[in-house]
Amino acid sequence: MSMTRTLSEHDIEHLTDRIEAAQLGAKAISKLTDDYPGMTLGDGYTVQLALLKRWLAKGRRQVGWKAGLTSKAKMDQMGVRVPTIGFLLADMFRAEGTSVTTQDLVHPRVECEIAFVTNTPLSGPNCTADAVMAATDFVVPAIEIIDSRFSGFKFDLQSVVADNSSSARYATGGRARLPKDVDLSCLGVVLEKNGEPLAMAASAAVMGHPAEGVAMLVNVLHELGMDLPAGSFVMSGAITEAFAVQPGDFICARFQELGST
Ligand code: OOG
Ligand code: MG
Repeated sequence: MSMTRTLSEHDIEHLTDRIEAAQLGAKAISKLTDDYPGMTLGDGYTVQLALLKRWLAKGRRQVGWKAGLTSKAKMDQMGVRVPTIGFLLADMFRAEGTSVTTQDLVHPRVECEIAFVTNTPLSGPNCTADAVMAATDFVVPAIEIIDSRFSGFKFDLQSVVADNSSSARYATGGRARLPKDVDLSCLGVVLEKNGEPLAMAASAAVMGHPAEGVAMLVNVLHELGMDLPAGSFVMSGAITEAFAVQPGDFICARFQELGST
């Protein structure tokens, strides 16, 4: 789908208002393409970046980015076959072992990911997994709590991109490892709810290697006119499908070599 922008400034502002209100009010809305069927992927990213600009102007701080829909499990679950990116703010972080309020979310789901912290800038086009590995300071296990602002957690590519790829909360934990000390392509992970396994998979489920998810992200940033600065926190995309959670649920992701969170 095209990165060309087709919507007017006025329409972008209007859609950004809708997403912002849905996020702040934890109220589900209909997907944006219901009213704007001609909307493109480029329009979706224009809304996402307009939202980021608003939040930053309000004093919220960006720590990095996330890749989304980078595994077959996620693509199959959501019915969207194009990987996306979204921004991560410092106030979306939740400490490991703490409880996460869900009152301010619409219909949260959890998923497990490998997060990268970079120490060198990365830029596209043609960023590769090797370049990502060389620019990685350390990796840590992460749980992302996603929350689509669209009714029924149903959306299309343009809508989910505008909604910041369903970003809501994230937690890290376990043990930070140097990328050269672990085989990132085949780390096993078990995602558990209340002590029972929900799903298990290996990190290769993310585009063959999670660093490929980060490379994809850098290449999308390039298309949007941006680079990935050194010191970025980047989540490489869910390894398994996402699971709905209820208040009181205890969620744990156990990673081979990286510990649990
Ligand atoms: C979109 C967000 C996808 C991931 O890791 O695949 C994502 C969604 O599934 O709502 O964060
Ligand atoms: Mg995710």
